[in-house]
Amino acid sequence: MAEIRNIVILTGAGISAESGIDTFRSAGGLWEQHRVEDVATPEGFARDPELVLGFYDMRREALRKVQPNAAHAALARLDRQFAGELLIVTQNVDDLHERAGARRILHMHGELKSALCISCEMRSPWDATLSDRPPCPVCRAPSLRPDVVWFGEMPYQMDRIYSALREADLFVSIGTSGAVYPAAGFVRDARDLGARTLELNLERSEGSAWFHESRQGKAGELVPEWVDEVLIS
Ligand code: BV8
Repeated sequence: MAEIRNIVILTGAGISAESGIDTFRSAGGLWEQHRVEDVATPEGFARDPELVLGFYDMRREALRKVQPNAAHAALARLDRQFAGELLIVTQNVDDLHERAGARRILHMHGELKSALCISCEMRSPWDATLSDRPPCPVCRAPSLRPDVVWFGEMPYQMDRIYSALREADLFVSIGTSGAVYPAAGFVRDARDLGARTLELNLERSEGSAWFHESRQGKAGELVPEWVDEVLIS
């Protein structure tokens, strides 16, 4: 196999499943407990802000009870030891990649541990609740919202993602169902740009057919194995 010098990794809810964080589309998953339209759209927030702020307060609180797993740890090891270019693009709003030690990470759908002020548009690290409408640390206005990308909103840092995809020799997708765009389209973009594409997922996903190789299994087993392969090659 040609020498790998530039890797882009896309992660989804499946990489955090073994840490005890619900995925979205699995049985009993988040989208079974809550209607997407109500809790993850700007319209839902305008209609019932308390419901939405409470939903994200619950998920932020739940972060205190979970730890990174072997898949997060393996990607952090790759980040430390891989001499080439690497970018981990995550759809996850949890902070488990960082808590495992990963540094070359980009949250394309935002972060639970950040608040965005609708008045001054400044972001502030946030570890408390938002449903009690605390003042923005910058402008003091009581207009903070979760710093996450809702359906119908533009994902973050798309330019940086597309320029990384343009340079990538290898695109790896871990723990995602390939149901949400534009993330679900990255495999085709990467492939069209000449990258080799690999999927590591519990089951076949909506995009499996687009990958050169698709391995089924738990991220906690597949990812450490794959990282060993890369670091010895
Ligand atoms: C946008 C943050 C304009 C909030 C999220 C084209 C076609 C059709 C529709 C669209 C389209 N383009 C845009 C749309 C609309 C929409 C969309 O995609 N709708 C879908 C539902 C059809 N997209 C948007 O609105 C996006 N914005 O398009 O703006 C634009 C257009 C072009 C270019 C730029 C901008 C914004 C979407 C972001 C919404 N916010 N999250 C929050 O978290 O609350 S999305 C949220 O859901 C996650 O971030 C993630 O992206 C998605 C969930 O997907 P997964 O992470 O994959 O989780 P899921 O449960 O589905 O699957 C888990 C997988 O893991 C499974 O496959 C399972 O088998 C596997 N697994 C489970 N356990 C394990 C495992 N694998 C390994 N090990 C295990 N142990």
